[in-house]
Amino acid sequence: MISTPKSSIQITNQSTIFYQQQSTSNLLQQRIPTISSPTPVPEAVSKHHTHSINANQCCSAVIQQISAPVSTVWSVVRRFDNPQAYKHFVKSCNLLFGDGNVGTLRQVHVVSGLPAATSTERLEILDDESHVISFSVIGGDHRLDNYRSITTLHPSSNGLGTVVVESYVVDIPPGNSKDDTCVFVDTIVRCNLQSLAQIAENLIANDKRSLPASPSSST
Ligand code: A8S
Repeated sequence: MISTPKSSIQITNQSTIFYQQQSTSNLLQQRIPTISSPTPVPEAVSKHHTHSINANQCCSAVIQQISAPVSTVWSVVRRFDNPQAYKHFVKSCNLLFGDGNVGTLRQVHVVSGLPAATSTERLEILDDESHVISFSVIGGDHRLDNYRSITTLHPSSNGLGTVVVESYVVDIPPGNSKDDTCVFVDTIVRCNLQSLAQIAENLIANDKRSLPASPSSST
């Protein structure tokens, strides 16, 4: 049986994020940006996942392996105007300002059943070369004040897939604990990244199916 590696995130007191990867025979512990990457990750990218936070804030990160190339995953992730392509909690999205570059503002309407209705979000970073995207929540009708996330894509060690790292910082809502907040947000982010994996892997499968048949096999 082939088992997928189990991973977990550990946050130290200094809010430095470590990544643990459990493989069949060994347990690796490394700082996130060096995981599963055949080449050293630039300092500029590793810095993105090291957050300094206030006493009323918490941070965490989610990692997702995807069996599709970085370019395919990036084509979905970089569309700040179209989060509903992979975020199932987003019912609709419209741009309030901008055209998808840094500074663009979007208004997101979320599906019912969540303690939220809308969120106003600003695109903070869009780096097509390093595959880094970041947005912050600047308003709306929800409980995640000062939410900011950063998502980076890395080629996986076999060179075929992608490792997505998404970390965030958010204020702990009054009446909630740090743990409650992280469990809530981690769940949303994990769902988003699992859905992203599905969509990117489907794009690859469809691409393969639509390749023209070779001349010898056509009748
Ligand atoms: C994202 C990540 C998050 C989105 C949260 C955490 C949110 O859109 C939802 C529920 C809330 O309570 C807050 O990448 C908010 O979108 C689904 C409306 C911000």
